[in-house]
Formats: sequence, structure tokens, C-alpha cells
Amino acid sequence: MKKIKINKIAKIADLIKKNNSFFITAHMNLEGDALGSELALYLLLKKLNKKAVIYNNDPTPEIYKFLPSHKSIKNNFKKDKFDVAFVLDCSDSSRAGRIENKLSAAAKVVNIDHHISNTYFGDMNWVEAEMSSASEMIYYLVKRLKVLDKDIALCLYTGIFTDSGSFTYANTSCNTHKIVAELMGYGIRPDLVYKKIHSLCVPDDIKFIGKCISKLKFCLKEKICWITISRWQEKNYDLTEIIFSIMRLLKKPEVFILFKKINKNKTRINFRSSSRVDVNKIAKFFGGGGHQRASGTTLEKNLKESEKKVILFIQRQINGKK
Ligand SMILES: [Mn+2]
Repeated sequence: MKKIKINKIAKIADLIKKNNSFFITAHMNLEGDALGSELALYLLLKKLNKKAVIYNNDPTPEIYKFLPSHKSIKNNFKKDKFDVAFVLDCSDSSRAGRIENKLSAAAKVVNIDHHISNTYFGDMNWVEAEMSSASEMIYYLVKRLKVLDKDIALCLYTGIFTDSGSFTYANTSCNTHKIVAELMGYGIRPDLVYKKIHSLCVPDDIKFIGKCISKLKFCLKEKICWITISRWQEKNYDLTEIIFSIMRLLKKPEVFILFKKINKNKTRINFRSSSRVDVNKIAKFFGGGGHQRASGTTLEKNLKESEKKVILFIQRQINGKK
């Protein structure tokens, strides 16, 4: 485990103390870590009597509406000037969607992220590629400024919980568990958080998942495992993670891929790695990015072409390593 960048935390804490107005944003397609880290930072700033607002590209998914202060999140940017803009959980400023254009409303942009593919787009950049989540990073800032309370703990817990795959991914460290132990001391109910985020399917969803699983494909002695899905429906909750969690029950695969048809000439591709294969590099080759163990990209190609190109590339990658 690499050392945490304490000097960055000190600098950001200082920046918060010296300034008054802040806006916060995170990536499009909001999930637990984006929202958890945003809301924890928002509550931190409010506790220090700062002017703070969250602007997101997308509306908050229903399932996260148990998070404290979610109602303060705005989708329409008002013309205003800010001292500082915080961009959370974004490998690149473009991940913030249309909010990217609003960053110029702030005198300074601070980039706080845990993606290895981060482009260091901020005036100040705090990037910790070994951390489980942006929420884990915000925890250190919260500690530094001594503002941890029950609401902040719930936001941070939710962010860490979702981004660490319920504490099962390789990014879950000893520190992650120490932090979670402390957060739970504020009365977090893990069973309720799990239920809010995961127990959401209706019977048709499970049937759909079953159909997807029945289409499993393998190659390279089951080292590569994938599914192509021609009728993908975006849900308010993440079927992608559920399908991956089933695929991850398999013993042999090193790489898991989902190909989802968005339209005739657009395919969304998600990658997961179970061990040594760096799927950030693979996604990057195809114009995307993410983490070593989880990444994604979108190709302007049909489902079949995308499948062929990507599988061939990964086959070469794996074979080339031997
Ligand atoms: Mn994250």
C-alpha cells in the first residue's frame, strides 16, 4: 500500500479554510461513490459555514434518495461565481458532462479522484489510484477538518460500499476496513444500505439476467468470458454489477466483458478483471478508461464488430504476456 498524499490533503483543507464559495460535481451516470463523496464534501463545507452547492449532469437515481441532503443537489446551473470547483470521481473533466463547461465559473478547479487513468485536469490534483473510492479520499479530508458525524458517515460508507463491490474487490485495503469500522461507529446499518442499493429487482429483471447469463461465451481456455446483449435496458439500478457478480462466480476467467447494444452503431463495453490483466489499458486502447480491475468504453460500432475487435485484442494481450 502506497502512502497517502498527506500534503495534498493539507493543501485542500487549507484551500477550504481560505475560501468561501464552492461548487461540487462528479461524473455522469451517478452511482454510490459519486453521490456519497459529493454529499460528504457538501456536508463538510456546510459544517464549516461555507457556501456550497452540488451541480450534476444527471438527476439523482431514486435508489440513492436515502442519502442525507440529496435534495440539495441541482441539475440546472445558475450563473454564479465560485472560489473553488471540486470535481470528484472523474478521470477526466469531460466525465462531468455538461457541467464541464461550467468549471470556468470557479477561480480554481480541484480534481479529487481514484482512477488510474486520471488526466490531471485540475489546477490542483489529488489522485490516489490505490484507494477504493473517492469517498475513501473524502474521509481523510473530513478527518483532517474534524467534521465527521452520522450523516457524513452514511454518505462515505455508501460510497466505499458500492465502489469496493461490498468490500470484495482488490481495491479494498486494510485501511478501507479501518475507515469502515470507524464509520459504523456512527450507527450505520449495513443491512439497510445493502437493501437500499441491491434488493431492487422485479421478477422480470431476474428473468432478463438469466437470459444474459445463458449467453455466456468463452475463449482461451475460459480465460476470457463475455456476454453480448442486444436488448439492454438502462434501469434505475445497476444490472451491470449484478451480471458481473454472477460471472465472477466462475473459477477460470481472468477477464469479463459485457457488450451492450445502445443502438445500431453504438456499443457500450464494460470490462472487469479478476487478476493480472489490466483492463484500464484495454479500455484506453478503445478510447475509454477506468481502473486496472474495472473499466469501460463506448464504441461507434455495431455489437458484432465491437465484439470481434475487442475479443481479438484481449486474446492478443493475454497471449503476448506469456
Ligand atoms: Mn469511484
